[in-house]
Amino acid sequence: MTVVFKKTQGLTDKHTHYCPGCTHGIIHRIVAEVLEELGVLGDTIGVAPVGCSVLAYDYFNCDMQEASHGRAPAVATGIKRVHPDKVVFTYQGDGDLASIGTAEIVHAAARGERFTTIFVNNAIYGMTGGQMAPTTLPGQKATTAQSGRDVNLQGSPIRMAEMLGTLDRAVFVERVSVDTPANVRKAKKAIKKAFEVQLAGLGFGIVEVLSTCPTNWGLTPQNSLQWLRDNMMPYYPIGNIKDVKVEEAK
Ligand SMILES: Cc1ncc(C[n+]2csc(CCOP(=O)(O)OP(=O)(O)O)c2C)c(N)n1
Ligand code: SF4
Repeated sequence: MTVVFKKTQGLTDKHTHYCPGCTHGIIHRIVAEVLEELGVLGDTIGVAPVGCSVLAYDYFNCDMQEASHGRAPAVATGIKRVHPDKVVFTYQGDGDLASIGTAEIVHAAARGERFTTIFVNNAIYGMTGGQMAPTTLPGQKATTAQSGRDVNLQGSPIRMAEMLGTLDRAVFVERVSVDTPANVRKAKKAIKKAFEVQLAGLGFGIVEVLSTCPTNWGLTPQNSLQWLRDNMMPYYPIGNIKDVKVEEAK
């Protein structure tokens, strides 16, 4: 029988702990496939966050380093500066990147650190039980916003990709989604481009991925995908925010 599809070498054989319908797993797979396709698995160092993807170091089949909550960009900065020949990426949730770790990601992007960030935006704190994140939508219920986020009280959700895109040395910025097979393909393309930008030494690159949290949203896996389309996509439009030609000078 002809093998038409097989699991990427970029992932270990460990079963993930993610809830049914959680799209963290899809995002892991496409990052791993990209690393395998670029032939850089043996030269890659990933930095895992704190959040539901805290165990990412068990799942990616490359060298991994755990960082404390929000500090992955600082850790990645150190790794990349000491090992400029390595491919370095951070994998971070929205609580990790847009709340406790805001300073780290903003300044890493401003400095144009030559690593890649995969930013998983599920509009909630998943691991700790559904508290409001900086990305929680207006009116969206969270355990710390029982009547829904009130922007007059709790401020407006932050569009991190747009905000980081204003920084000169953040050279590749794109927001993608993994809600349909077509969007998974587009997400993979953006992630591949972000790593190619790093390989060309052009500067900081980030891909924000809209992701589901059926458990804390209180929805079935299928309804979560619809909720993402109906609620997240209008506030967080998918598409490229900043691009760079890979042939450009370093
Ligand atoms: C210094 C510190 N503060 C708070 C926490 C508790 N904490 C762990 S995960 C998390 C939020 C994770 O949410 P997110 O980054 O959105 O990832 P998700 O679980 O949704 O994938 C928090 C607040 C911690 N581990 N360390
Ligand atoms: S709590 Fe949410 S983000 Fe965490 S694994 Fe479950 S569905 Fe995914």
